[in-house]
Amino acid sequence: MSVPFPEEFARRYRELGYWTGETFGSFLADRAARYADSVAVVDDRHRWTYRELDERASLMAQGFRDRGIAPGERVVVQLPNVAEFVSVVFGLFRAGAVPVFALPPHRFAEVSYFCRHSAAVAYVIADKAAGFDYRVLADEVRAAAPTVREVFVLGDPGAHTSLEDVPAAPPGEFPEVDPGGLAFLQLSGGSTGVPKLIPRTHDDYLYSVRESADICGLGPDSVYLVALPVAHNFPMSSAGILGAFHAGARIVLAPAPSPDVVFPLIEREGVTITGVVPPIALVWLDSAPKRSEDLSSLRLLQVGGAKFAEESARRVRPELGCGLQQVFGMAEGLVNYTRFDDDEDTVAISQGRPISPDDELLVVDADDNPVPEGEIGHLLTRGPYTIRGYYRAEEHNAQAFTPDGFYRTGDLVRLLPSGHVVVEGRAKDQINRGGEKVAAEEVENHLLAHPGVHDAAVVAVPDAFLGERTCAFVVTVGDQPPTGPQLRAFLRGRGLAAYKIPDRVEFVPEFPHTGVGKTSRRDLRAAFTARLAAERKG
Ligand code: OOB
Repeated sequence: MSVPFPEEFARRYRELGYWTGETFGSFLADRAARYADSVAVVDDRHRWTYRELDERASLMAQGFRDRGIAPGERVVVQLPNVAEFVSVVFGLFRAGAVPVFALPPHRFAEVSYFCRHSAAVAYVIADKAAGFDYRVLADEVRAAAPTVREVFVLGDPGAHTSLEDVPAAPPGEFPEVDPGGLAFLQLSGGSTGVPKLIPRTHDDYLYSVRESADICGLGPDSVYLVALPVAHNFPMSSAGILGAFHAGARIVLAPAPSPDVVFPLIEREGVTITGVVPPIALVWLDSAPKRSEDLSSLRLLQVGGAKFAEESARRVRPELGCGLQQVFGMAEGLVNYTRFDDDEDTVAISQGRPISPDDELLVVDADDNPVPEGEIGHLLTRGPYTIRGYYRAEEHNAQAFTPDGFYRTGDLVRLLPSGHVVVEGRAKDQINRGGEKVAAEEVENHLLAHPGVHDAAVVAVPDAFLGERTCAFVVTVGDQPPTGPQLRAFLRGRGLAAYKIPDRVEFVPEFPHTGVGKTSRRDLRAAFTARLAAERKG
């Protein structure tokens, strides 16, 4: 189901002290013993100490067990940035169950797939968030994914189970959990037809968490603001909420990343560190001078998920008054950080260097041969916290990994002599929409399901704010071809997350082809740019 690390690697990672045998359940209990009365979690409605969080996790764990969730069973968790995310997830860990992390924008297409592919037995949601009623989605998901026995709802449960009814007095002992086993499933941005699930173990993930907390300088006095969706790998572990817990620090969950919400929180809670994607960093940079809040507690702004332009990077210290850390990571594993002792230019132009001395990075050409030092090539990676295969995806794994276990990141990079990575582009068919990843083929398949669509190609087009937006090129068929708005409505109707709905739809009589007869995305992008230039002139 999950591809294990080969024994010789696992042994080495243990011998080097990377994999310590700690599990998420014991991790929290240990921190709670050490930092019992320190505040661990803050949101709009809660302020929990480590002791309270630990107790809640145990109550949730026993409640989930009483409701028949057995060790190893999968539970899809889709919650906004609220304290209950943490108690639910640690409750599941402690019960030996396996959370599957969905993001709030995911809809029927994604969630029903996660539930079916992981054979999830339960689904955890909030009643409503950002104007969307997740209970209606849950009804549709249950009808499509029969393994889902129960839906747990934060807030008004409707016909489902209230999360409030879950807690139950714990027996004092929880199931033994294998630290080398599956801890949770994280989501991949993907580049193929269906999203991929990423199996992470306690051992590998906690190693990256401990090192990240150290690299990001977290200590008991740190206050980490969660500005991105908490279930994403970046705010989860780079160094994120888990790094904060490792250090005995406090996390503050922001319901949205806008300055209106976040700046008052930074002032009120004395936030010292946060992580955002480039478009959010730009909004903060632009609005900071116009606002009255005191942001002086903020020491470090981490930016990652998509390329942060050098010009923007150089604005951070003068305009926000804090340091910058670039973060180039992936839910599959490898995370790179610029370091506190890097000079200003390195922090401005590079996306950092790997966490571990045992992260192996190869930069290769199209035939997997190493390119000359310093030149651009495809990044392959292997190491103590990078997966060896996606969950239940044997066929895809054969392409996504080399025979000796390197993950093909799909990123085009060059390495500086210092070992820092500069991201120069991407070879995978993915659109990076301000950090939100859209797999071209997934959207194309949904478009192709429309009877008026003969062919479809989804490509990235440059955008000053998001970095990239999506454009769908469509060849129609029949007497009554669909319009752009009709196609967008069609995709929404199929339950595709809003960020995957193409920003623009362009109709073309046919596609340009490459030498081997494949649709040429490069020519499509060029056609789009030419069309845009013509529109501006006209
Ligand atoms: C993070 O994780 P994912 O899984 O959403 O996306 C990974 C992909 C990378 O392969 C790369 O294409 C892109 O996102 N990316 C960047 C980048 N950080 C991620 N591209 C250019 N510059 C960067 N700084 O996005 C993620 C996971 C953990 C920490 C931070 C980001």
